[in-house]
Amino acid sequence: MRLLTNPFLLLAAACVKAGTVTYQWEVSWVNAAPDGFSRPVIGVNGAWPCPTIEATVGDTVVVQLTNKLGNQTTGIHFHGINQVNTDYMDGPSGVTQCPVPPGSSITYSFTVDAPGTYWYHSHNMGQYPDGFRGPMIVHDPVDPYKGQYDEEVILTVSDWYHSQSLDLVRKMLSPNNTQFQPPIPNGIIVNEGRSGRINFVKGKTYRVRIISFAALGSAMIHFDSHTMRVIMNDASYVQKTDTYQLRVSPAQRYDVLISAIDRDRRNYPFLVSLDINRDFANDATLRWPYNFTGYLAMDPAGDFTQKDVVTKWRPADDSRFSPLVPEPPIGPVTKTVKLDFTFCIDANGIPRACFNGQPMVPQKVPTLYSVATTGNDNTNPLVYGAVNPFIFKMGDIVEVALNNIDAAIHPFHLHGHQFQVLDRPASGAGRWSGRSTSSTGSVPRRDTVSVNANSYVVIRFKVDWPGVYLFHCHIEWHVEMGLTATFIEAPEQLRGIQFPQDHLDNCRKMNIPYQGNAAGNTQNPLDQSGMQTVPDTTYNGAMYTPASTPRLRSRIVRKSL
Ligand SMILES: *[C@@H]1O[C@H](CO)[C@@H](O)[C@H](O)[C@H]1NC(C)=O
Ligand SMILES: *[C@@H]1O[C@H](CO)[C@@H](O)[C@H](O)[C@H]1NC(C)=O
Ligand SMILES: *[C@@H]1O[C@H](CO)[C@@H](O)[C@H](O)[C@H]1NC(C)=O
Ligand SMILES: [Cu+2]
Repeated sequence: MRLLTNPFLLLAAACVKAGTVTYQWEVSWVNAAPDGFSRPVIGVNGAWPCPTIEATVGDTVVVQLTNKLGNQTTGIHFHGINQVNTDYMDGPSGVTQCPVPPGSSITYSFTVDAPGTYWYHSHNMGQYPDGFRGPMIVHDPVDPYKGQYDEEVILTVSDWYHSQSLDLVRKMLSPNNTQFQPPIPNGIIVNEGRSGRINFVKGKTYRVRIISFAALGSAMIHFDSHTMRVIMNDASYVQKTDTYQLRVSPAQRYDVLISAIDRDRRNYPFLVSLDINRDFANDATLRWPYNFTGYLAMDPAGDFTQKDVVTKWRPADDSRFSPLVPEPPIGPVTKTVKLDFTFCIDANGIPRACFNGQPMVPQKVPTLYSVATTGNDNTNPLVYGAVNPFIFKMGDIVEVALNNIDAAIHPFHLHGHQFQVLDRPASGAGRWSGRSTSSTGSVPRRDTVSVNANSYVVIRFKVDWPGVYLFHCHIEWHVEMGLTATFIEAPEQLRGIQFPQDHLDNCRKMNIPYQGNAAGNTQNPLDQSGMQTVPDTTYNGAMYTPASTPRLRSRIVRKSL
């Protein structure tokens, strides 16, 4: 509506000519030593780090992926992208697609409708800590901060592991891990092991796009003598906010403006420190601090030995940035979801992470395919099995209240939405009282928020388009422990939708049914027999075992797809 009544905006929109950016990627194992230790990592077109996807709002992004890993399946999720009416391009294996087996291909194609700093990563069985991740930048032709910076740079931060995910997760999921210990990283890397020197020129301002690729630890960031002016968090513009320190949790992004100071010409160190403290909000001591020193390099021939020293960490609060355009809470709430997160032990004695006592248990049929093929039953959670399903209607205003009953901080992420953060108290605040907010002030908006130890968060979002969107902790190890809920939005509108042939071909090659309920039952979708209720005792991660039993194939009914 605003577009039609504001001629300037209309003109601006009309000038934007949408294009298509296409990437052809062969995904394979390569060796890399980002911290000096050589190990196999998952790269693209024979190289690692993986490339950056770059597009402009309105563009169609096409990624043609071929799996050349030989021994693992794969897939890509585009973190933070809304996927309006293209949910089947969202990428999580077992949810919106089947995993892509070795030797096979998949094409992702979708429109990028919102500007910002994003990233892509494998959403297939704990695979992104093995290296399959990269930045994704969507440029804004009508950037409200245009003219306030001269250049853009990307700064990625991540914890790093010397062992492969499969081994790490197998250890974590053994019955003797009674303390629910996740894998502990071996170090921290910045820009995937590149030098960490950012060339700065006096008098210029840089837009630094900070992205965390981490699987567990958060990154504390501080620049010597330079202020960060935050203009965006997780692809939502915010009112310019000055800060000296940021804590970037796994999957979060911050776009900050840094102006090269004019005082003298030297190389200014910056410190990125890995935070694995269970509850930094109560105790600002970093445990097992891995430090990385980078430089704002203004004197390339000069001294690069200075260190940036931080004696006390007091990072900006990630749930306090005001949106650039003030937004009161949306309402009235039509659907409330209450999630209690605890660690738990499954029926086989294996440590898991649970919502309301249940870990997410992967099913035979990817959830979106069940939504599309179970007709009028697709609004019934019985169809989907133990994936922690919640069903919403088009137009619903959903409020999610999550109680973190653990003594550590966890970053929670929702696919396909920028949610509002209504309440995110300090650690030790206990459980949500059940009272909805009465606040009418502007509330923050982002796609990943840290939830403090023994505390809670309340978020809201609107169901504006149909799809299956995951809500999960972005500590990748906790995803593998089951800390995921499945939001099934406007399933009525997904009945009978068609999926790209190459996506379904991957299911056939994997012998994975793509019709019927979670167990592949097309006759009676409400019959839960054959559904998986407890996770497998053997964890095989993304390991590929060639399908040998043609038995499943005969159960696939092809008529409506
Ligand atoms: C648990 O057992 C596995 C092998 O079964 C072993 O590798 C690991 O070190 C043990 N962990 C602990 C915490 O005892
Ligand atoms: C990391 O940097 C912090 C802050 O400057 C310092 O206190 C700490 O000793 C450093 N840790 C290591 C392992 O170098
Ligand atoms: C897959 O191949 C890589 C690269 O050769 C190897 O390092 C890894 O151990 C293999 N993984 C499995 C599960 O076989
Ligand atoms: Cu977690």
